[in-house]
Amino acid sequence: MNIGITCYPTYGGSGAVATELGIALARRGHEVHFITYQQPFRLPAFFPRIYFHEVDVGRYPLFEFPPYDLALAVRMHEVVLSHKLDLLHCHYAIPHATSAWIAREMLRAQGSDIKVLTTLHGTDITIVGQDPSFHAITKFSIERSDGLSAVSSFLQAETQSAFGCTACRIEVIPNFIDPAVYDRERYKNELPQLDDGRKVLMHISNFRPVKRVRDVVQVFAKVHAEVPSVLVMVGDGPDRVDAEQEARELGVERDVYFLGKIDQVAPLLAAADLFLLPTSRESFGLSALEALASGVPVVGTDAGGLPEVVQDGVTGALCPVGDVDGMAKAALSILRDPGKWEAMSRAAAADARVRYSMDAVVARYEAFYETALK
Ligand code: GMT
Repeated sequence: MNIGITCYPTYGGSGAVATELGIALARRGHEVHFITYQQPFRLPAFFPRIYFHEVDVGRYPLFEFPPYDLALAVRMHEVVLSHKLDLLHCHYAIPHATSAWIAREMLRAQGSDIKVLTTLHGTDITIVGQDPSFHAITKFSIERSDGLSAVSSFLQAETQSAFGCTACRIEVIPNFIDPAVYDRERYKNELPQLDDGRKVLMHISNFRPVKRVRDVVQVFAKVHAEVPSVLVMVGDGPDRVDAEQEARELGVERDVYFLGKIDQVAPLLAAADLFLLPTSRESFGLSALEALASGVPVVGTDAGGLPEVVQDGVTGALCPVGDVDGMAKAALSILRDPGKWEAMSRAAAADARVRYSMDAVVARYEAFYETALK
């Protein structure tokens, strides 16, 4: 198939998933065209059968807000025609599914056609899509898609209730990992380990309010008071300053490392003992899955779709949102008991491979495309 993929190319789970999917599809012989405003962050500079088409928004003094959605629709229309695409796969509804709908209308006016498939990732439904400024267009765009998928059952149900589209067929196709990449053993001898036996707690996110990064630091401070440990914070975003301040206020700043944005997190995860994700709402939690696949138990919240990914008591521990004491207690009980940690680490790596292995999930996307094309 000739497949167009549009996603947010900068940091974020949806861009990571879209890119890994594109690479996997190209490996399986499909031709993949990324149509975005920037080279996706996990995309290698060159990869056979993968093409990158930059969307240039242009600048004109009249436009206080350059119309990216329109420039994207025009680029989609052009790439579909010039590369004979079979379908456009939009990751994150806003504005990608809307631009794809416009492109499809333009094509139809010329007697041509294209299938539009949309994968819902999270805040496109739970936050942005429910904002009154975007609700109607989100509903319209997802209802006009030829195929819809959501990354978790939680997000499927949330979409149906928030947009009243109980008749919409939304397939649940979860996120996935490449087991060869998220492999603790692979990086064992590559990483400088802490030479004093301190435990490594890790958090990876875009540091937005929904991630509750102050809770991450608070949980860590409680663990740190009992068990020698460090906290590694990967990523960046608006609440990074808050997390730094929390670390200073709690007097743990010398043991909290802020690494900023890092593209390839697998080597880091392989050095972690515990992953923290005290999110207030998460449709899936790709970083948690990447941690599990790396044999890192996850301590987080029972919010949104996270309980679908993390098996409470088996591959990690889940507590109510804001229950810092509960999460710290759970973290300590795992870290202090080597037998328990080992069992959880093994279960996490195995479960990620059984339920979220790349080959099986990518095959489901191929079937999703084939159904739409029929
Ligand atoms: O909404 C975000 O935080 C960004 C979004 C994205 O586009 O990266 O993340 C969402 O999609 C990820 C990939 O499917 C999921 O793993 C995240 O759980 C989801 N974020 C939220 O639901 C908050």
